[in-house]
Amino acid sequence: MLIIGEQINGTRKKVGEAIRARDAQFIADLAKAQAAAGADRLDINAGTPPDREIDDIQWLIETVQGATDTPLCLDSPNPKALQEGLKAAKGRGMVNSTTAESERAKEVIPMAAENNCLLIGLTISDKGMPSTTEERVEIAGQIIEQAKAAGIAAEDIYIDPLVRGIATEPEQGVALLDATRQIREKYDPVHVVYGLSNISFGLPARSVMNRTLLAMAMSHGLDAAIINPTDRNMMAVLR
Ligand code: THG
Repeated sequence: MLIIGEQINGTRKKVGEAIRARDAQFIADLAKAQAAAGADRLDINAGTPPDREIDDIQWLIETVQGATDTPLCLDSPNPKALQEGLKAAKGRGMVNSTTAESERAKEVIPMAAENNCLLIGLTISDKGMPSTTEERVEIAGQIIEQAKAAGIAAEDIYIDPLVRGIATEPEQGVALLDATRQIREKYDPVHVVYGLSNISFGLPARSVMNRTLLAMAMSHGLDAAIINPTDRNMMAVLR
């Protein structure tokens, strides 16, 4: 299992405040705690408006790299922020993310290839977000084909079949798990990664739901996850 620590995310209130205040100690502590808890990579998401994102992601990267050697996972929908982030990142990078949307794929896939990065591909196409298993598998195939054509090895590709809220779209759970198994079988050695916590949006006792999905998804072949590694119950399920 590849464990990607999710805590350095500017959409979280305290992290957003620390980014604005340039509170390096707060960010360094989050990095060290996640590394100590077993994170293999640290997700870096500035979560700030486009005019500030590049400055913020570069500061986050430098701050985190001053605190730990754990490699990073640069998380932005904005290809420019990913590109500038890669300039600051040491070691082998991970790009989070491309999609199969033509505008985004045509910038992000070559960038990941040129920088010898691992690549996360969300199953979103020019037609939008998929709802069926089949659509998820098909869009995964489009991303994998383009990434391989750009020179990225299959084992460096991580497909994210998009975890959606079980409260509002209960039928999506089975489609997600089926897609996970099919993608892992059909495209082996390509990996499958989730951002788990979307499952429990709007529900009470979210961590119980999140770690239950983790167990179910691992049984369907999930082999990478964006989680809070300092959540001991989550890590207990994973181990
Ligand atoms: N797939 C991919 N990347 C992703 C996601 C995904 N990156 C962002 C996100 N989803 C995963 N990261 C986080 C980071 C923090 C939190 C959730 C997901 C988090 N949430 C708190 C909660 O759930 O209760 C609330 C925020 C807070 O603490 O203030 O901590 O799906 N490829």
